[in-house]
Amino acid sequence: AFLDNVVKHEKFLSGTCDTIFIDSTPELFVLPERRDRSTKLLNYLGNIIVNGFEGLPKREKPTFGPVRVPKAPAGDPLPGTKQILDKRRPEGLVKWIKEQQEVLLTDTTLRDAHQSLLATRLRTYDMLKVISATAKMLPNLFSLEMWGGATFDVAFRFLKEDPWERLALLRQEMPNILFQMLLRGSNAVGYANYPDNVIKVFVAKSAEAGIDVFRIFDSLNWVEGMKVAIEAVRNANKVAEAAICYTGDILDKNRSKYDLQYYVTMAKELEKAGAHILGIKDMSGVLKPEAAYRLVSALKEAVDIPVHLHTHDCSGNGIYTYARAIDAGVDIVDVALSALAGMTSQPSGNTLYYALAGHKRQPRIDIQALTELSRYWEDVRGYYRDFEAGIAFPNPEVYLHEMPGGQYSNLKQQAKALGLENRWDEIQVMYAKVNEMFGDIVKVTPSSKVVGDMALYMVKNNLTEDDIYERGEYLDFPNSVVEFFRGQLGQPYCGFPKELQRIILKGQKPITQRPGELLEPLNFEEIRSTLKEKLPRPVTDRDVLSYALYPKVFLEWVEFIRKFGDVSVLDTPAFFYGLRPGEEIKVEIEKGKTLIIKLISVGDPNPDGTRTVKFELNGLPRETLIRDYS
Ligand code: 3PY
Ligand code: ZN
Repeated sequence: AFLDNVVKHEKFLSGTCDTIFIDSTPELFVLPERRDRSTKLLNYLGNIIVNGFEGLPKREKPTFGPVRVPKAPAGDPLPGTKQILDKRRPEGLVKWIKEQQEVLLTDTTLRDAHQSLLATRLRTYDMLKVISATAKMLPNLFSLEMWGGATFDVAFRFLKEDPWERLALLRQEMPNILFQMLLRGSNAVGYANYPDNVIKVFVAKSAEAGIDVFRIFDSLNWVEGMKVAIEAVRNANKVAEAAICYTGDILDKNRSKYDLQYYVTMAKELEKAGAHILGIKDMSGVLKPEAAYRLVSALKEAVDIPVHLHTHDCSGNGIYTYARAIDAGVDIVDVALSALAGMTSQPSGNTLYYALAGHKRQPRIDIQALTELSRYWEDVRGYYRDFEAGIAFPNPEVYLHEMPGGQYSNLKQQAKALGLENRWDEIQVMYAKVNEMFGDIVKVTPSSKVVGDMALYMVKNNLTEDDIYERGEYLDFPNSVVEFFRGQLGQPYCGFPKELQRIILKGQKPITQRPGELLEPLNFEEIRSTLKEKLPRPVTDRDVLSYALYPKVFLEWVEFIRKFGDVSVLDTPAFFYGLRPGEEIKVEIEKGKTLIIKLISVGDPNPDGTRTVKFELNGLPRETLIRDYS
């Protein structure tokens, strides 16, 4: 329809249009708009109905019960930590944190919790239904972790929505609480190092879009790899929470590589590098309670900045770990609402509240509000049942393999895809073996992926450690493993195991500098002009960054939107499963404009392999022809 507008435009017809014709002629974008949008949505729904949602086995739409939406108090939300930061800047916020007696809470429900339990699939639609209520019901939260990590990629790739839009929309509805994101240091929200200029601009734009607290980590605990990001956050006047990734076991005298002194030294380096808050990122949930007590005590002693602890509840010991850390004076802990807590996710905030009854540091939070919000997510979680990691019980075996909470289910899926499902126990053992071969490294995105890829590769090809050393030169190692040994993720603590590095690199020379320093700065203007040709609308800075981080995924998303329009307006059951014959849904395509869509019938296959899907749109019949790929 856009092209239609172009070719029918008088300037175009008269041959007088120049290179800025599209930019200077906004009416081209005024399409027979509503019809165009509804046609695209019907096409999307028709496709889902005929072919199912990509990546899910096609199945009948399940029945879902009603959702209990909490009733928020009327009026504006009370001022919170966001106002403290805005008025008193990061330094004032830090001072305020240190004055609090009660432990503060970060709610991870909208980021790590669903990343770890539901393959990061929570949609903005479901967040928006409850975010304003959350702002009013939990004004005492320290922060809401709701962006970064895997959410950026998954939003575009699978949910077909723009993560920047999510951030902006949530920000509008929650003006009082700090928004927090997870930033993978030089890997930003991706899986590889980016040139420094990408990191700087990404941080600046994220800050502008509404992120207040940046939890920055390096997947090898290489402080050098975190400095560009810390600096960028400070320049944006936002809060730099630099994190230590906790690995190994400080209680195990036989494992001395990551001892208490190691963490104390790193904490001091991070404070010196400009961190406002020190994060302890226990991504695998291997920080045992007594270790938490000793670690937090030592760090509180060593640095002057507040300490923020993050864990995963894989072993089932999460609450006990927090309780000990709280005794040792930790300032902030990460929790999720009960309905999305536990197992590979964070410990439940609701549970922690009760665990600390009678304790002088019990969080100042409304437990009734936590309960009601949790009920909402309990009901909504059902929509995502096909993405459940399916981990049904606490598993202390995590202390043996040290797989991050977010990786466990992912790797299991990868194993399944390779037909190795019934060798899962072997893969877990191999994961620990590979870690040992690599010199006992920190395992967190993306270094955890390297270990996972190697473990799968070895199990799939029936290779032992000896095979690698004896026949390595004839083996074709996974790309991520080669890149790791080339130094493309940075330098591991105590260096690479030399012999293995030689075998894997087969003569290639590794680097020892920061990859971001060696990489050519990305030319944003060049990207902008590339995108100008591909986007049917003016290109924004955010588009440029999305493309810089995920070129292919971003362009596929653009193409998807061109074909199906904005599908983020659909409710989640319709988005994943379409409609049943006779079912009617209401779709608010913008404020005050609602479409009523009813599925009438799905026809038998036509000779050309399509099916006719009949709808009623606002009471009038509409048909779409959908290719059946099944
Ligand atoms: C991420 O990088 O996405 C993580 O959650 C790592 O723990
Ligand atoms: Zn985590």
